[in-house]
Amino acid sequence: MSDRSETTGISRRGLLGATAGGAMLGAFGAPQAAVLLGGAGVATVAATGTARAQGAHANLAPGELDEYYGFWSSGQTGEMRILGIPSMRELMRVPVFNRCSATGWGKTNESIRIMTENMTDKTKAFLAANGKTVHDNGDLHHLHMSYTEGKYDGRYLYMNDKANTRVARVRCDVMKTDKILEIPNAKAIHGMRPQKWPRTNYLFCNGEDETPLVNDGKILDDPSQYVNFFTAVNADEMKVAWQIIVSGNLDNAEADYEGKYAFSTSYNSEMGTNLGEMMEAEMDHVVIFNLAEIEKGIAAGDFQELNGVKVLDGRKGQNKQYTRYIPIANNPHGCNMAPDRKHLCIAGKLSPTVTVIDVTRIDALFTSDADPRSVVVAEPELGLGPLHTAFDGAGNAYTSLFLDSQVVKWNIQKAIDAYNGAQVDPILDKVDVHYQPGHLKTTMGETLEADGKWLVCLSKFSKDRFLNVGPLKPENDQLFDISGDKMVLLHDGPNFAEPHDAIAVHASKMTNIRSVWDRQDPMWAETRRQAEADGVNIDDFTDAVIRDGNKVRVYMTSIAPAFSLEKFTVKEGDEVTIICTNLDDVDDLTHGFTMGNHGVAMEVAPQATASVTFVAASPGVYWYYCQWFCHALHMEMRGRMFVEPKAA
Ligand code: RUQ
Ligand code: CUA
Ligand code: CA
Repeated sequence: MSDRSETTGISRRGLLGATAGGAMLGAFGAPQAAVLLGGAGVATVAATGTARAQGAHANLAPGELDEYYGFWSSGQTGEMRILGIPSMRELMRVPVFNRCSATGWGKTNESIRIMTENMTDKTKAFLAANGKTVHDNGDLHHLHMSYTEGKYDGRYLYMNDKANTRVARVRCDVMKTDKILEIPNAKAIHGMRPQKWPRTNYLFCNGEDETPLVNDGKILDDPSQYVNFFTAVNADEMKVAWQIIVSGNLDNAEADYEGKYAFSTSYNSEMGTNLGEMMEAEMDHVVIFNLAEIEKGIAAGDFQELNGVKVLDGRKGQNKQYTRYIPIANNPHGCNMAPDRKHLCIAGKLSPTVTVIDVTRIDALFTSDADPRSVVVAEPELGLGPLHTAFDGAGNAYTSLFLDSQVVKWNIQKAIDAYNGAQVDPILDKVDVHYQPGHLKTTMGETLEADGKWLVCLSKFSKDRFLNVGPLKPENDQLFDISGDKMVLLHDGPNFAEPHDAIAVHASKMTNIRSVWDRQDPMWAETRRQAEADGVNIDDFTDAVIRDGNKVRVYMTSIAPAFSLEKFTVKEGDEVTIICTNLDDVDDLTHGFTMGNHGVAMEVAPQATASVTFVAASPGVYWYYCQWFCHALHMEMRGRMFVEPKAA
C-alpha cells in the first residue's frame, strides 16, 4: 500500500477532502454511500488519520491537485494524454505519432528530426513518393512507464504505433517525445511492454500482422511463407536489439518481475488470413521468451541478419531453448502480470475464462520435457469476452468482460483453490460498465506498489451516457472506487478516439518534471550547432538573417509581448528557416510562432527554441504572430515577412 502521508501536499489535500466529504457523500445516493462508509476505504482512512471516504475525494475542489497522473493512450489520434486521477480532468495532450496544429509537432525541424532519424529507407522512399517527410497518423494503443526493480521510476514513457509499426519514447521531465523508432521486418506493433526487472533495458514489441520473411513483393498470396516477429528494443538507445521469428501472430505482451521471461498472447496460431481461419483452432497459445537464452544465442551467432537486425528463429519446435508455446483457449487477448510476482493472467476473449500461469514453474519447462500446460494453476470462468486484467495488490484481480459489459473482481488464490477442486467461488463482485470495456487500470496496478485505491475502466462504447454528438460518439472512461469490498462507480469520463490503455502513476513518482526548459536541452542541440556555425548566440537577444545560397535562416527571440525581429525580407523560392527562442523564463509563459497562410505554427515554451522550415513561394507581405495568449498585448505580438519577387 502506498502511504499518501509520504507527500505532505497530498496529505494536506486529503484533509481538505475530509471537510467536504460529508456534503459530497450525499451526491452518490444512499446505497453507494453505505458501501463507501462500510468499505475497506474507511479502514485505510482510520489508519492514515485522514477521516474521509474515497468517493468524496474524487470530486476535487478548484485548485486541488490529483493524487495520480493518469497517462492515457489515444488510439488512432496518435497522441498521449495526461489526466488527473481521481478527478479525471484532462491535463495535457502530448503529440507523438500525429501532426499537432498547436505545438507544430510533425512540422518543426526538431520534431521531424525525431520522427525520421530511425525511419527505414523503404518508408522514407514511400513518403517522398507521396510528397511527405513524415507520417501524420499513428495508432497508439499501449503506453507504459520505465521501471526500476518493478517500480515506476519517472524517467520515460514508452508507446506503440500499430498503424505504422513504430514505438516511441516520451521524456517525463518535459513531457515531449524524444525518440521514434520504426521497427524493421515486423508489421503492426501491437502489444508492447517495458522490462520490469532489474530495470527497463528492453522494450518488448509484438508484431501482429503476418508477412513474408523478406517482404519485397516476390511472395504475395502465399500465407504458408508468412512469419511474425517479436522485437526487443534497447530502451536506452531506442534501437532494435534483436528479433525472433515466432509461430502464430502476437497480440498483447507482458514481462515478469524477475527479468527472465517475456510473454505474448497469440490469437492467430492458425496463421489464418481471414476471420474464419483465425478462429479455426480450439487452442491458440502464449509464447514465452527466455531472455538469457536468446542473449546467449545472439552472442553465439545463431542468427541471420535481416535489414540490419539480428533475427533468431524461435518457431514452435525449433530452438526450444528460446521459446515455449503454452496452449490457451482460442483467441486469447490480455496478458497481465500480477504484482504478487507470480501469476500471469491470460484473458480468454472467445473463452469465458482467464488462464492463470504460475511463472515460477516456467524454469522447469525449459529444463525438462514437462507438459507446457503444467504451468497453468487456475482457469476461472468469469463471464463473456474477458479482455484485460488489473490488480489491487491484495490478491484480487479485475477483469473486463467485453460482451457482458461488466468488470468482475475475483480472488487469485480462490481461483487456484477452485482449480484444485475446492468448492469456492473466486468471484467477489461484478459491476456493470457502459459499455463494452477494453483495458482497465488500477492505481499503480502494473507495479510492485499496486495500491488498490482506484480503477479506471476504458469503455469503448458510450451510447446513451452523454448528450448525442452525432454518429461518432466518445469513449467512456469510468472511475471506480475499489478501496472497499464492492466496486463503486463514481464518474463517467467522455474521451475522444480512442484511448486503448492507460496507467495510473502516483504523483510522488514524478520527481524530475520541469516547469521551464533547460537552455542546453538536447531537443534543439542540432539547431544550436547551426546557430554557432552562423555566429549567432541563440541565448542572447541576437537577431540574424543569414543567407546561405537560397537557404535563409532567420533567428529571433520572443519576450512578452514582442518578437525581437519586427520584419525580415526573403526572395521568392528561398528555403526559409525560422529559429525562435523564448527568452521568458516565467512559469507557463509560452509563446508561439505562426506564419500566416503558410501552414506554419509552433509552440515556443519558456526557455525553449523551436525552428521550422518552408519555401517562400508566393511574393507578398505576410504577417507572423504569436498564437499563444501570453500578455495583455498578445495581439500586438506580430511582425512581417516580405517575399520579394524573383528577378525576371
Ligand atoms: S489491446 S486492441 Cu490493448 Cu485490448 Cu489494443
Ligand atoms: Cu507571445 Cu502571445
Ligand atoms: Ca485463433
